[in-house]
Amino acid sequence: MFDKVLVANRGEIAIRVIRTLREMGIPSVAVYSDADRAALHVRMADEAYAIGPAPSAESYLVGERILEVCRKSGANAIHPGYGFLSENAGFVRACEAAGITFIGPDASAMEEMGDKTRARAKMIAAGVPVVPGAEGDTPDELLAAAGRLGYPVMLKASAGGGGKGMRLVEREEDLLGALERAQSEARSAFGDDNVYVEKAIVGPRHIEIQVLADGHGNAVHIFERDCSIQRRHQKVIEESPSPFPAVTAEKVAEMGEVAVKAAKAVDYRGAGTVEFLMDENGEFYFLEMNTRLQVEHPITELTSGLDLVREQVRIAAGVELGYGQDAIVRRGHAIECRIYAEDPASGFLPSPGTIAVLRVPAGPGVRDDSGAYEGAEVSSYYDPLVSKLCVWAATREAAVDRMRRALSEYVVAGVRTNIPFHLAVMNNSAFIAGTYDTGFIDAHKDELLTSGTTGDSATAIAVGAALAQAFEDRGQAPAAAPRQQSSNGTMSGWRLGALSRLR
Ligand code: MV4
Repeated sequence: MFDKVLVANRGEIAIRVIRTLREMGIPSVAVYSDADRAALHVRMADEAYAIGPAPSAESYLVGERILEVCRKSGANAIHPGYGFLSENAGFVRACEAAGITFIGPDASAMEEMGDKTRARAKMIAAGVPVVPGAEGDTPDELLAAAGRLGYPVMLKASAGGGGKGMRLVEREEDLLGALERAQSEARSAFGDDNVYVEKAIVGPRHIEIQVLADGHGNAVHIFERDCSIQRRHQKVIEESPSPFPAVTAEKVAEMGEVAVKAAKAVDYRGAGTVEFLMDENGEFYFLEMNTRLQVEHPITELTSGLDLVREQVRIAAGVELGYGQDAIVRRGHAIECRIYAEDPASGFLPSPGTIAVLRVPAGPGVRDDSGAYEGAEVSSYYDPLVSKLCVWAATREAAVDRMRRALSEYVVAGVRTNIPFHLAVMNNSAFIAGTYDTGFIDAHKDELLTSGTTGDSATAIAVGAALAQAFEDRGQAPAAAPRQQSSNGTMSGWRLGALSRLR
């Protein structure tokens, strides 16, 4: 299929890709910055090459360096993961020019979907529902367009995306002022102050459809993921299927057909995700298409049994899908919690540092995609993602119980994490009922963002155990630990395990 594949990424996603390459018998090449010299993906790949200093702009984002490693290593394909160069059309063209296969779509499809206004126009032409909206060259034209749409409206920067440069306008008298601010923000953020207006979808849900297209005319969808729990446009918890009553099997089939139509409209090849906004009536509107493997892809893998990285590699090698939509079935319910080294007490600021103690959850239906290990550095140069904790169970209720159990097992000491926040969500009645929308975190921030020290006792025990081990290793007996009885008098497995080591 390929002689070798260079994985142009780091952290958990690099390891994720290396694992599938190994299963496929394809040698893997890792690249690393100076800050990642001791990173796990470097050790897990078949070979590894330094590509520059810690700052991404001097390493992971330097296409020529990565192509240079292809030449040195003999890699004839590149998997970009997500982020970094994964949606950089210029890099795709550089790969093509170098005779290297980019595991992803053509540069043209990437560009068509990368520009929000081009994508909107393309989708309208393809009959894909988009949010009612209008462009306007002058403030007066936008004012008239907003009047026709009806308030509230949303102002969006054409060069924006991911919520940047977006403004909700509730009343006509606020529009011109908001427009000025949106344009200046867009000018400074993107160097392009083109702003358009859309009808605002109130209390939207973010429902996205996974698509696979093989470039031979075959395209299927792999059902939906619900990514409505976001903080500042950053997804935090995702689940599949969506718990919303409006997302019925018929609705999913309809959205799936639309997503496949959207992919075919740009001759898409590879794994892609079509994002939709859904209103409270279950009407859905195209938001954008992501032309890369998403962070949250594991919950689709857990419920469908597919390995999406394997499908990407096969498609990039020119192999046909080999199955149709009827072959895609799913079972059960999956949830993903993104475990970040962030400090909930300080507004979730990154909490870089060394992971001193790490106990990752496991057991039935638990998957922890991670690049972390005891002693690993969580660097301030990169996204502080420690891992993606995923669970699968036969029903949503069981999946929530399982996630609660897995989170309570998870111990990370040395850096602060958002584990207590995730535990608070899993105990929140609106989340448990599945009646949340994209405003969930804001609506429950008092309860969620000051969530207590739920994980701390487990952390304390694990740190105690680690210290005991250290004493043992040095042949010293530590002082006996204070006996801790849980509420019902029995000793939890964790406590027993830890205390037994303290003796
Ligand atoms: C919207 C919207 C309401 N109405 N567009 C676009 C980028 C995405 N990350 C957020 N976007 C939104 N676009 C219209 N016409 C509300 C949002 C939105 C949102 C959407 C999905 C998930 C979370 C969100 C958080 C804030 C705003």
